[in-house]
Amino acid sequence: MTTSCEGLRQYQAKDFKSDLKPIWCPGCGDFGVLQATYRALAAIGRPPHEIAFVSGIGCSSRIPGYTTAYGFNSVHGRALPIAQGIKLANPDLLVLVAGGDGDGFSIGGGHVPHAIRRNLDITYIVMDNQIYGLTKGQLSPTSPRGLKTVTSEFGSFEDPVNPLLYVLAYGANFVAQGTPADMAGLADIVEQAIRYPGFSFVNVQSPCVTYGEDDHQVKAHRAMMKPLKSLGHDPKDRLAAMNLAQAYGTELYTGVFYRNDAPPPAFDALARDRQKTLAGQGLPRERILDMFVQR
Ligand SMILES: Cc1ncc(C[n+]2csc(CCOP(=O)(O)OP(=O)(O)O)c2C)c(N)n1
Ligand code: SF4
Ligand SMILES: [Mg+2]
Repeated sequence: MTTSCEGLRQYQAKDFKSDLKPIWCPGCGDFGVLQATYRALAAIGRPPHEIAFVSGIGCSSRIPGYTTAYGFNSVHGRALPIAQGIKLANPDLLVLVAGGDGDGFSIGGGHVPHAIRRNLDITYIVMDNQIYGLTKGQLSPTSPRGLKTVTSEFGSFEDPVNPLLYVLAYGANFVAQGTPADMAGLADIVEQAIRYPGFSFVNVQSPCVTYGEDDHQVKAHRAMMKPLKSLGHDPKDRLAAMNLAQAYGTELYTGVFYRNDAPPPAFDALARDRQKTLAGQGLPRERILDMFVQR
């Protein structure tokens, strides 16, 4: 950490790095997501003690422990409700949520639409490796049709879910995708997502080097990736974003798919306003619920 002048501190990526050594397989894409997160947090400049980093369970969900933020490696599929509770209890915290494709779109899939429509100011990073990594290579909800795994010996019959299209259809106001093959681009996307005033979603194509397919590795990403900017995509255009998102699984588009520049007020801001109103009315604590019910 460096001090530029009294009371103002500038943070560097290393200020967000904890003493815990990652136990991911060498070459795992999650290392890249971690690096990008360090860089984004340094650019944001909030001190580590003002950041809460919540995850579910999975290889990817180990990420909070490798940062100096307050971390909670919680329950499989339950990172979003826990993060929302933290943000409501202390709206001044910067709240990050991360986890795997299984965590977010299988067991935790039911929480995603509600986190989006509730629109708390939190950032959700999914480390999408199209496989269950931690439990040794079973099919995940984003595994491509035909994939052979320990749970689909002759090839999967199921189509993958499309995380980008799902969250756009659920009404997410900030949706982006990145890959560790483009570290600068990924750090920039994570930073933009954190700065976005409301729920933001980042899908990271984060290769599993142990159980993942060859065409899902960093080398393949380098050859495949197409920055949305270079295609002339306008991130304000939600329908164009949905159109591009349909190519999930066949094209690797990177950058911001959709950004609503006139987002509705975030839930935490509305809750703060409601609290102020109630406090101004001098309502006894035991009658506060009356304000929420129709008479
Ligand atoms: C309630 C519950 N169900 C199942 C598990 C077993 N489990 C742990 S991680 C995991 C899937 C991990 O896959 P993903 O979320 O994609 O993360 P990755 O390891 O690939 O990063 C499963 C099924 C669990 N820990 N808890
Ligand atoms: S099993 Fe896959 S996802 Fe898990 S640490 Fe190893 S490479 Fe990464
Ligand atoms: Mg996974």
